[in-house]
Amino acid sequence: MDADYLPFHPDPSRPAYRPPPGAVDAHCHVFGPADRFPYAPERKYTPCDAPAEKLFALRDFLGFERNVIVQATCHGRDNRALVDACRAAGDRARGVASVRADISDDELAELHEAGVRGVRFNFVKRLVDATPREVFLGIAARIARLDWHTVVYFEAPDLEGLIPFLKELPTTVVIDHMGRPDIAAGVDSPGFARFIGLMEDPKFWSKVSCPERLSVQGPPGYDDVVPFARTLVERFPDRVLWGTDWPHPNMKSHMPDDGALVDVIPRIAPTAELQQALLVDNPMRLYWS
Ligand code: 0GY
Repeated sequence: MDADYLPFHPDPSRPAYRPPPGAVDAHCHVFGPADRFPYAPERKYTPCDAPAEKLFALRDFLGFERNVIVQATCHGRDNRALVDACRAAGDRARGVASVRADISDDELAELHEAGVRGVRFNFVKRLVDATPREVFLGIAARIARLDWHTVVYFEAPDLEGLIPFLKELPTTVVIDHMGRPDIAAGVDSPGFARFIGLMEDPKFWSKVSCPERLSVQGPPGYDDVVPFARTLVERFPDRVLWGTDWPHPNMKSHMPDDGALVDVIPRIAPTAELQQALLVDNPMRLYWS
């Protein structure tokens, strides 16, 4: 099956930056392999197979100890590849699933047993057909009882309209990729100020991930994204997470070198204390406590 975008980097460089012991890559995916875990018929893109063993090899190579594996839309609400990867990782992975509104309590319990601790709600129009907000709120009410959290993916122009919904969610809410700010507009833009305003509410967390998706300037340093991530890390040090986003679905302009992405970390979290919070303490509190 042909993928719709570039294959992941075959030979990433070894990063100069070494993460602290116990570091967590808190946003990554597993895809297929399609002959074991077929892609969802309703998917909007076909990915490259990116099986769990490749993810674990990358984890070790980059100097990380754990992964948070996030369900991507190409697998729809079929979480079998995610569950299989979490089980294969032992205690070294947690999962964020996408679930149907009619999922049974037994199915939720099985996901929990495998290591799932959150659900993901996706609002990115190129990735999914719209789901009514009442459906998401119904799912959120159920997973709140398991002490899971919600991960939300949207793009900056949609933030204003989503704020009432986000405030209504009864769980901790983790926002993917800083809410995909408009980097060209600058770190002082009204759009990013709105996102910072949301983050003032302690129920919100942000992934300071995906410079490769957001950057106008591009690799190797993704310099234009650094001030956005650094602002969030310095203002909200206890509510930020970092992830590679391997295997980088839908990257068409270039495929990032995962080692170069790791080398962005000390530029967005310039002290050992900030790095410890970002890479170890925050993800451990959210996913392993
Ligand atoms: C990401 C980003 C993307 C894809 C998905 O669920 C997905 O398919 O999240 C994207 O295309 O921006 O975080 O993997």
